[in-house]
Amino acid sequence: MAAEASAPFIHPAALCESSAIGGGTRVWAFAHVLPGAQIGAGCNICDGVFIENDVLVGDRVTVKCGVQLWDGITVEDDVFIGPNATFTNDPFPRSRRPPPAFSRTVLRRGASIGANATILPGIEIGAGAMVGAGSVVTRSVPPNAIVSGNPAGIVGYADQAAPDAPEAPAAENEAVAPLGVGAAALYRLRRVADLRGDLAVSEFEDELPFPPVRMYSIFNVPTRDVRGQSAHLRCRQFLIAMHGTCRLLLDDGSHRRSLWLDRPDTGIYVPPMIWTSLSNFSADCVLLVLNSHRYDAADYIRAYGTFLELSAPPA
Ligand code: T46
Repeated sequence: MAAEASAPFIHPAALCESSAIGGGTRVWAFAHVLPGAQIGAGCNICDGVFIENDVLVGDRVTVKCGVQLWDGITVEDDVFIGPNATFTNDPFPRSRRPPPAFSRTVLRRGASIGANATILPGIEIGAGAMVGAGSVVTRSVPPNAIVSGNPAGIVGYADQAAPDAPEAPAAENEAVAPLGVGAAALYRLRRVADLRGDLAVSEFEDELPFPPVRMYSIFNVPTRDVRGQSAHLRCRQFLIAMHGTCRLLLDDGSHRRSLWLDRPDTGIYVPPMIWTSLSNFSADCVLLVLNSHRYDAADYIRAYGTFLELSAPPA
């Protein structure tokens, strides 16, 4: 970009003590940047921002008025920080007694922090996540999650549906419906209802996308906890909420979709290389997961950045 190739603009009323400011970055009036801070190209550092020494800011970052970035904060490319958002770096602050080391806070690529939100120390805000205005964030936020409230909880995901993805997960009469995220699909199990109640059935060999060799269940999950947050290299999975509800995020690196699991007669097929995240568990939720492979810790991708790299189409 031409603007980024140019010199930074430092407003005459700014106090910019750092020389590590990228091309095209604008530092506006009454901003104070300490000598150790590093700021990338094409950023907008608005009036009245304070940036300490041990701070790394990537490219194309917007920091609105009245924000302080303290020692220990890393802001990756394309992050937006709304006006008066507050960061902290000491979990137990006492006057004139700094901690031995400040907690690290990382805002991953493309995240947005709403106006006046408060981010507690040592937290990672995942890539593409969105923090609602005025939220108090007490735990790390998964990639692409939308959180709000005090304490902030997941209220949705920044979905990015495939253009040809069906609007609703599936029509009631469809046995298998694609979800528009890789080869992930929704399966309606065969249901047999009579006066004694309902029965849902699936023949492993004929009606499931793979013959399972392992099962596990997840239950007693505190509502605010998030599970999964991983993708598999080989293992295929089939998820059924046998009781209660939870929210599943599916992400193939290009398209995302979140849906509620809330029926014991419906399963979600998750092929390899689909990032999954499970949140918003009801207290009574029992999630059953069938697997195509035995447990293997080496089969997991647990860092979203690595997942995006591995799932990117070859250049
Ligand atoms: C997934 C989501 C939906 C085992 O020893 N055997 C197993 O089969 C499993 C699944 C886990 N473990 C051990 C490994 C860990 O020490 O149980 C512990 C908790 O596992 P994890 O942190 O992976 O749990 P979740 O809920 O984050 O993820 C699990 C599955 O591992 C994962 O494949 O997609 O549920």
